Amino acid sequence: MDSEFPYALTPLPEEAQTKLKAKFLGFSGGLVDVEGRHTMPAHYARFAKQYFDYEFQDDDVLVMTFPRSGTTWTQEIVWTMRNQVDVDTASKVPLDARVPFIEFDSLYPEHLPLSAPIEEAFRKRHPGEDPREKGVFLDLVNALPSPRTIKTHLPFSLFKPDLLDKCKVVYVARNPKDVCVSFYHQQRLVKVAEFSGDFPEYVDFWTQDLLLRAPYWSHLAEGWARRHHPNVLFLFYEDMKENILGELGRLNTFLGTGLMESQLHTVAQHTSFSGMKSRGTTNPTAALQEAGEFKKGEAGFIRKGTTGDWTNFFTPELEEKFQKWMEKWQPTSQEIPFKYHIKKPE
Ligand code: PPS
Repeated sequence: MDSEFPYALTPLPEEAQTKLKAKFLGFSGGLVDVEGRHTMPAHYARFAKQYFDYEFQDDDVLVMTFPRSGTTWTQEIVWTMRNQVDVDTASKVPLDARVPFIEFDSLYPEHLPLSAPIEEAFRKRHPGEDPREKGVFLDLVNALPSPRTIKTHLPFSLFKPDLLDKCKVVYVARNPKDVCVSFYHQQRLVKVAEFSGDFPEYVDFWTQDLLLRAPYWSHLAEGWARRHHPNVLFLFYEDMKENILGELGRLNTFLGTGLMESQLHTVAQHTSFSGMKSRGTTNPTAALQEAGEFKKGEAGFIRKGTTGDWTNFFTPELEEKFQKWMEKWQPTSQEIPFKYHIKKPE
């Protein structure tokens, strides 16, 4: 049964919008705040209730993350594990068709045309209906055969409270300094945002939680609070980097996939950084640059894949600013035991 969408969507204050629009050329439509728990483009308002009410199936698995925390890596892992290690299909069919991004309609710029094959597929399934209104990306989720694996960056509270009675969630977290650096590069790359400033300017926005998808810590707090729930597996990007086979073993148990040791090795190999960077199915940088969704001349979507890259970007001044921001977000920022360096050589 439908429920009310429980939060107010409020445009960010005028002053913040002006600052954001000056540096993020993609935010021309403005951003809305969802009662301090998330920040989205204004057209999220058309879809918020549909996402909140979404009827998940009991064999759905959601990969839920704050952006740039290892989503794509985990999507590829989970799909491959849940599909009998079918690396042939995984190497041919784009990841976003196998593991669709449920809220992408609310991010996709209104001024950019939809990709022709996606729009055509929608029109075949829903003759006479408006793809922008109904949501072509949401429709990809609906059209996916079970068992479905679905990507989201929305936090738990933007889905119905019974989400975990319905399906499983793999929540992935990554230390905020590496996320900040990675998100900086991605926000320069994607036309949805088109950030035109430098890294210190980006940290300025970050530490004021003036960002698409902010605040980081409230998203993390929601995931962390549910980490012991039997239908949640809470993973750290840094643990995956340090010991991928160990984390694949945990996923194997959680997902009930029953894969043998040799198959887990195949999954690890198939989802290695170099493998995923080289395949167009997981790294759409070149294709999306051609399609006009990504800017040319920026670092790619799958960029460096390391822990500790933040040390190449943070000056002592930026570290101090970041530290103050961390203090503001206590106790969550203290409670979650992030690693900022890992032992394994890159
Ligand atoms: S997004 O845009 O939110 O969906 O990005 P997301 O996939 O969450 O995170 C992107 C970062 O993950 C790195 N990545 C990987 N690291 C290790 N191994 C594999 N296989 C892998 N695939 C992607 C990617 O390079 C981004 O991190 P940075 O630090 O920018 O390189």
